[in-house]
Amino acid sequence: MSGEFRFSFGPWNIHEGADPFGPAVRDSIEFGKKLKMYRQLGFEGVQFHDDDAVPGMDGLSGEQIIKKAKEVHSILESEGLVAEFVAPRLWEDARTIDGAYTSNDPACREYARQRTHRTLDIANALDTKLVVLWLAREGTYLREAKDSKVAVDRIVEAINDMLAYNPEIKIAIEAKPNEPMDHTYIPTTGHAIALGLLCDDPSRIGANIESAHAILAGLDPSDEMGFALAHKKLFSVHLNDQNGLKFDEDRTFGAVDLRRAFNQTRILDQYDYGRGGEFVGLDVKAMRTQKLEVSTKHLSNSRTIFLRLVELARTLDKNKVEELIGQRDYEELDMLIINHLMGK
Ligand code: 3MF
Ligand code: MG
Repeated sequence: MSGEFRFSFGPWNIHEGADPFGPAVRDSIEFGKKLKMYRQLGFEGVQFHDDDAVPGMDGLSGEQIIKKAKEVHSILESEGLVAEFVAPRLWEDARTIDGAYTSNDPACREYARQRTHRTLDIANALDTKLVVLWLAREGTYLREAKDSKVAVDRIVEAINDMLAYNPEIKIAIEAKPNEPMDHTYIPTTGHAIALGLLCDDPSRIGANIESAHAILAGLDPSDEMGFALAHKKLFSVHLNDQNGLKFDEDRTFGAVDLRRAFNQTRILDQYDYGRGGEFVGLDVKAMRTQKLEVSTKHLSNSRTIFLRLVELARTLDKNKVEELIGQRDYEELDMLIINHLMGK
């Protein structure tokens, strides 16, 4: 069964445990060592920020960046790994303080454009056609600080520029309603897909749905997935879990709400997610309390939970479900699902 899904995560998912209120609590694991862990943990796809692949890229020439990215590609090959996607990290540089593509400062917008071109060069060197856009700071702390109509126009312009720069890439927008911003311009999957329709080639724009981001928007992640699947726009997922409306917790998939996780695996499995080459991506963080030697359990546990839930989705008595739907006996359907999740 496990052979039917390919799993991925990003190197940032093995991390030092710093949070906004305290420093790192675990030693850093160097990038090459992290790559060695992928296969051992049951993963074959690597998700990249551009500077995960080429650290310090803003200080390097275009050629130097491509050379470094090609070196990383060779390491991936020797480890039996593939790059799933590359994402421009447009939220740390001083020029992205007020947003990147939506910054009010034209010089900052130009930085974002140039940086994104380098991201696409890196994707090309790593041999992936997928680019993820988490539009981290494309929003406001203050409603009056930006014009929301102009902001959307500017994001469209930036995406069109990407589509033209490399006619082969596809873009998966990772919607998130808040954090670090008060409000973002592309908070949900519906916004992401609608934004794609404004772009020059909507067929190349889709979504990367993160469970926690949907929950932060007050939505059910499996319904967000259903919406994207109906539009044939589910290019990737960032599975994790989230305990209510607070900071983005990136908990182990299924650890907070098993039933909500069950419904995500159920819809993915039902509509053959993965058959077009899509990865089951995770975006999970180890708790800060976790010691270094055991700081990758959140990854292997998320994968195990996903596979067990797929098994439960497949063994659910579908005839019984249909019968109860026919009778409109949703109380009994509720009990059927709960019994099934409890192994009864
Ligand atoms: C933020 C996120 C990001 C994105 C990543 C890839 C750091 O809430 O989920 O993780 O997933 O930047 O685009
Ligand atoms: Mg994510």
